Amino acid sequence: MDKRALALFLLSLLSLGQAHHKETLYRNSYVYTFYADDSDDVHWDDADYRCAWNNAGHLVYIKTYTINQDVYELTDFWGNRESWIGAHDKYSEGFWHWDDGTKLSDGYQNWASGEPNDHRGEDCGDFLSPTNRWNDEHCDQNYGYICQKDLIKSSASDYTEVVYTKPSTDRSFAQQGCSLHGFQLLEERKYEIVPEILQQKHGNLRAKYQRECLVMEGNKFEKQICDETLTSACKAIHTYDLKISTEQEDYMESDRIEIDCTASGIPLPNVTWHQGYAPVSESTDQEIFQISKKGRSTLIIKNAQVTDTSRYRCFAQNQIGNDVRKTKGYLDVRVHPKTLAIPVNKGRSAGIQEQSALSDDIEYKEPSSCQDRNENLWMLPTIFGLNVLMILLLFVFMCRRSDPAPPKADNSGHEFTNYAVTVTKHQLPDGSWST
Ligand SMILES: [Ca+2]
Ligand SMILES: [Ca+2]
Repeated sequence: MDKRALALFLLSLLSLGQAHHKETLYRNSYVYTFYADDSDDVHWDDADYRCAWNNAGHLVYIKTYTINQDVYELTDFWGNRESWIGAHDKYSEGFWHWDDGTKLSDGYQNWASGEPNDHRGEDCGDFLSPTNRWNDEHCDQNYGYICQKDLIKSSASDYTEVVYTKPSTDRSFAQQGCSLHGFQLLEERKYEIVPEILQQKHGNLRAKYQRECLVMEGNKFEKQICDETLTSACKAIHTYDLKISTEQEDYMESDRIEIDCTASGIPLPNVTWHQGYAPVSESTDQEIFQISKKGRSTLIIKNAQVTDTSRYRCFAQNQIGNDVRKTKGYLDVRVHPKTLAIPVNKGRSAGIQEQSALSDDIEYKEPSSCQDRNENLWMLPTIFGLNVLMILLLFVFMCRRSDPAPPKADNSGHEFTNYAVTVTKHQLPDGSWST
């Protein structure tokens, strides 16, 4: 990322106030959450528990290369750090498995060189940024952590925040307060006791994680221990369910590309596209721009060029109190150059071939007559753009003057160059033409 783009991006984060180092990524039917605040650094056991407590699933199981890449995308921006993942050999030394019981030796692994080394009894897995490889560490180290949740098991209620209002008895005041922040008034809401199942499963941690309630007074938000006196409240939902309208990543030069990114939440999140980390313009005069409104942004590339190949990131965020949750998705857009391949045999139509690298010189096979060449040359303006059109027209004009006589060539081959088009022709023993 260039320094200016990075500076702009950091500035945009700062301008949001107290941005939490908590980042969420939606990819391929999973939602990943990265807890990167220093205050979030905990032991492995605590991290696993917190994923569940925060409705964020479990510590991530990196069972595929794709998931490893997505975890890399999620953590890379935050620099050099170690973060807990859901692998360990706590119960049997050397028997590394994901916490759902799957053996690591049965599938994808991405250990750093020489790891896991069980150095003085290391039993818990962590993800090394930015090398995106794994290490074993002492389980009682304090690190950030990465949670993973299946989107099928995810619902709006997981992201719902109840914001209590002061004074709790004045309903019209509560209504006013809720709408001021884009929240919805909850008709009757009493503070709910922590679900029994969590208390039973993690009873020993209950006291440590006693629920705090977010209480709003005008523009101020504060956290206080929840109690039964809190009865008037708003409903807010953190940004969730980010969707990108296509999974297509490969496009051809001169394609028009339109990609929607939508995200849900109360209040509706701001959604914006970035090319890399640089915000995409909202000016329709630009070749690449976005139409951004609450809850949705459409990325438009009017006339795709090879140089538009990039990772396009969609960021969505809303704010509840001081809590700004950044959620993102991404799409790697690859724009391939068009090349022209005209078959040797007369009568076959010209085809467009995909080529992995941009080339200024396009090679095509010599047609058997100038008339064929003319037909094929009419294809070229769509490929090279109008700036070449005039040159081609001149070329066609010259060809027509020489028809119907076939082009002359000596048997040893003859090569000529016409700007972007290089033609090499040889007459084969059967009389056909080839390169
Ligand atoms: Ca070990
Ligand atoms: Ca180690």
